[in-house]
Amino acid sequence: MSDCIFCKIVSGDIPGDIVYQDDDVLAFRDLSPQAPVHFLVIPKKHISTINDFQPEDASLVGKLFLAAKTIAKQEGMDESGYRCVMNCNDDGGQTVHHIHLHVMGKRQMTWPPG
Ligand code: DGP
Repeated sequence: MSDCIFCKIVSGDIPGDIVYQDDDVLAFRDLSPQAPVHFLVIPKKHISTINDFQPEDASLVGKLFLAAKTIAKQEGMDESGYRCVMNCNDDGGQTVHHIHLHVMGKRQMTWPPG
């Protein structure tokens, strides 16, 4: 999608600190990190929100989590732990409408979230 900032990171039109990619998935460090390690895992194809997932995306959704655990191990936080969050629309706190899995670690998380 031409006006989507994350599609522009996928295409290389704007830079991203990329930590992982394969045919379907890209992961890069968050511009505004909320933890010592904070990266975003996105599908390369544009999907706006969780509400737009289709049954045929089931494998792709799984790949986001498989990438998350691979990178978490690379970052040395698989054993210490980390948090995965996917926000949806305004009340969920979603600001970029290209779905992304936040993966945050290397600090103790609290619950409930704000
Ligand atoms: P959310 O609020 O769930 O939609 O999270 C969007 C995240 O995207 C937020 O943590 C900041 C991050 N972000 C926004 N623009 C950019 C960008 O251009 N580059 C990178 N690396 N991260 C971005």
